[in-house]
Amino acid sequence: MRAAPVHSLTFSFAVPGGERTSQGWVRRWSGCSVMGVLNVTPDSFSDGGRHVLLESALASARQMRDQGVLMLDIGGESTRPGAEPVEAAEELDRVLPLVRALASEGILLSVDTMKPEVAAEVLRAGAHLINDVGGLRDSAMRRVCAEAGAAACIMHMQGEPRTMQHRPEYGDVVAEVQGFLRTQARLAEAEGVPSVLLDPGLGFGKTLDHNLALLRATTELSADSWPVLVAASRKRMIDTLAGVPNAAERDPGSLALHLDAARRGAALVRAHAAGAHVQALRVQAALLED
Ligand code: HH2
Repeated sequence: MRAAPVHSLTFSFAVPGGERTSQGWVRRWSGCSVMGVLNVTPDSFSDGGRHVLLESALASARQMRDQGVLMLDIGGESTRPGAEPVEAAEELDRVLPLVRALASEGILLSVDTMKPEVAAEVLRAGAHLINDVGGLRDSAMRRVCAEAGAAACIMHMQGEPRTMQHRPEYGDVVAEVQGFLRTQARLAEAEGVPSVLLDPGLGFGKTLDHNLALLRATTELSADSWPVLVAASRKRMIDTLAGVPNAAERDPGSLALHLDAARRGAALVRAHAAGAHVQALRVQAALLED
């Protein structure tokens, strides 16, 4: 019997499902789990702003929790290619009510933000993890996570969302992305961030070939001690590969990419169709453990 690998994240404060240890509160899981996407961005490419209303966002959050996701990822600023940034106050207006409402509902809460001032507020309001598509390059972001004792997701991006898809270029995309993620992880840990997740950042300053090379390298990227998050859900690469212009119709392609990433060692996948992913990953896990 081949047991599924066990992954963990450490926090300096109590978290849902966490175990108190001498290092802090440790949340462990085995195999590949799901981070459910909860966007509260009117311009979000993938759900057409369906979650703008707090009530519907809360209902989606509870449904994903009951379906068995490990954590929710709440986002108030779209980072799709070409997206314009929003002010911190506007981003907070979108995400804070959700964080406050969900803080006591027994689910790990990640907030997808690049702004240290937004991160500080949501962590005070009960969020547990900061998902920074800026890869913790901003020292203020590392400081906010360290001071709060929160875990962080470090994502690789070449350029910035407005322009990143113009002409992405790499010598060796896997080596460059892995080098960046390792450097940022060590820096964050040295500055007191209790634990990090690493994400190659599919579509963030990457062509289809770059994305495919990174997906095929999930085993290599997962070989270090940090858990790896793969986030292919509804991304444009699925349109390029299978001709699906409408993002909301890309869940079958998302599942195919994520199941493959799980087989190659990903600890977490970020998914819009969270329930379908939990089901598919559980079935696949049974096949892998023989
Ligand atoms: N992709 C998006 C947003 N956040 N976070 C991580 N760690 N990795 C990703 O690849 C990633 C992310 C973009 O997708 P989505 O949330 O669907 O769209 P939008 O930014 O328009 O809300």
